[in-house]
Amino acid sequence: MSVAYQDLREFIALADQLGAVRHISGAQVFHEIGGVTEVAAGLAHAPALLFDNIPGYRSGFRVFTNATTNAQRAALALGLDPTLRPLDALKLWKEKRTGLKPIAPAVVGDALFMENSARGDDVNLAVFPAPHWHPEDGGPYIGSGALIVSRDPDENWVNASIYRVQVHSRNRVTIQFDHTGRHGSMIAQKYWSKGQGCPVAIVIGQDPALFIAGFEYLPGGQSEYDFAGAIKGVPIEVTKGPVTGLPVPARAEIVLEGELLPFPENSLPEGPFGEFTGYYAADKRPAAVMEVTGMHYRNNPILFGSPPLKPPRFHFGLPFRAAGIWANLEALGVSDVVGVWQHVSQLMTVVALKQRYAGHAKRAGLIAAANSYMGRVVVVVDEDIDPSNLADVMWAVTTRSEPSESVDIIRNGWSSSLDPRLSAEARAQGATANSKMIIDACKPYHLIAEYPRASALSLAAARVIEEKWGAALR
Ligand SMILES: Cc1cc2nc3c(=O)[nH]c(=O)nc-3n(C[C@H](O)[C@H](O)[C@H](O)COP(=O)(O)O)c2cc1C
Ligand SMILES: [Mn+2]
Repeated sequence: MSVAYQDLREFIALADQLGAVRHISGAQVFHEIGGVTEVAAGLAHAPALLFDNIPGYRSGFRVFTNATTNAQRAALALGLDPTLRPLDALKLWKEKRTGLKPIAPAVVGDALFMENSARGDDVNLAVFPAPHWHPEDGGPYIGSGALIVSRDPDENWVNASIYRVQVHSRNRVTIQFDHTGRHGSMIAQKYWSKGQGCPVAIVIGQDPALFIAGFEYLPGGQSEYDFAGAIKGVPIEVTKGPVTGLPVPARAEIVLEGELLPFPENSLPEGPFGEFTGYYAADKRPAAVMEVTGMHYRNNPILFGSPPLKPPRFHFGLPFRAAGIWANLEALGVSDVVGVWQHVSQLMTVVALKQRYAGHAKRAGLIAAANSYMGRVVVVVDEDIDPSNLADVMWAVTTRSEPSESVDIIRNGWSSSLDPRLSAEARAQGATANSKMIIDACKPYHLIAEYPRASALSLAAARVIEEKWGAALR
């Protein structure tokens, strides 16, 4: 199966055909584009937004946000049927993802991003409408969903993942590499430790499959280009960036090339920046500086933006990391998992399963807790509960769990310095772990047979009714 779009523009056109894109004229880069994006992302259908006629910028220099913020467009980006119910779409993605075979990118001759190109003193980032997304952001961010491309100098593989990029001047930006365990940062360190700058290409306005790949936790050595090619069923077309020689998607909207100067010898104060927790995680802090020596863009470029916003608003309307946890549970032999979902922008994970033995639910809960980045709440529910429906999940918590018996607390779990609950001292010491509550909201295994029967329709029966009578209700 291959995906029905070749690049961001074609994805926008497909979403537009579904009636999912709002065209906005005249919004300002200073807090207005960000504000409209946040309000729209909070609506039930979380529409995608294409901003044009941005005051102070050339007409046609556009900003696109909320690309994949609902389940329909997240499915569309994966090449799945956008009419699927969200949990069915995530299940299909979990299955597809498990069987994916990497497809290496194909080198092509022509790069659309070379329609406009400037080098050296002619580089001027001020032509792009980079938004100030949140009220207290430290500056404009040209990269909020941008792909950072670099090459491992020892092993030669190419990494391409998402990091935020702040604009500081005509030709200088910072890249936020705070998580030292991630590939982007690890590769840069290899150059810096030899006193060299790290060649980098920043891709703004990439194929949505690359946006999804750039967010995945892939093992070192596996290129996100290959993963995105596998999502699409065809290779990502790349050309050599004329400045760095790095492979760059030929159909990208905007490409910045240059060197990320050795850090911490070179730095600029970066941030603050609103985070996906709904808070600012830190004040201004030193970040690595990139000197942009090449700037290329398509005619009428589209600046792709994906600012982190207060939960439940999230970059992806399908919780992709829940698909990873689901696959992990299966890989470890936990049977009868019927669904995994994440709420509150990944901060709460729910596993639904059909219990086969005492301890089954706890086994799943422990694995999910171990794999829940920053999450504080893990809930395990029975198979009749839709894990994607928070009201259903809370019904299970309030009618099947007994707080004095059903809650376990795991200490020192996987979190990060973005956690708003950390003290300044703990953060400074790198003590960023958090505790995680596992709520077993399943019927106690030994009481299943005698548990009061639910009076509501089963999920299957509700579906039959929806199929027959849904139109009359809408
Ligand atoms: C929209 C968006 C913005 C992100 N911004 C950052 C960031 O600024 N810094 C960071 O460390 N991770 C950020 N991430 C998370 C990384 O992209 C993610 O952890 C990725 O797996 C890292 O890949 P890598 O290990 O190949 O570099 C962001 C993710 C998304 C979807
Ligand atoms: Mn990677």
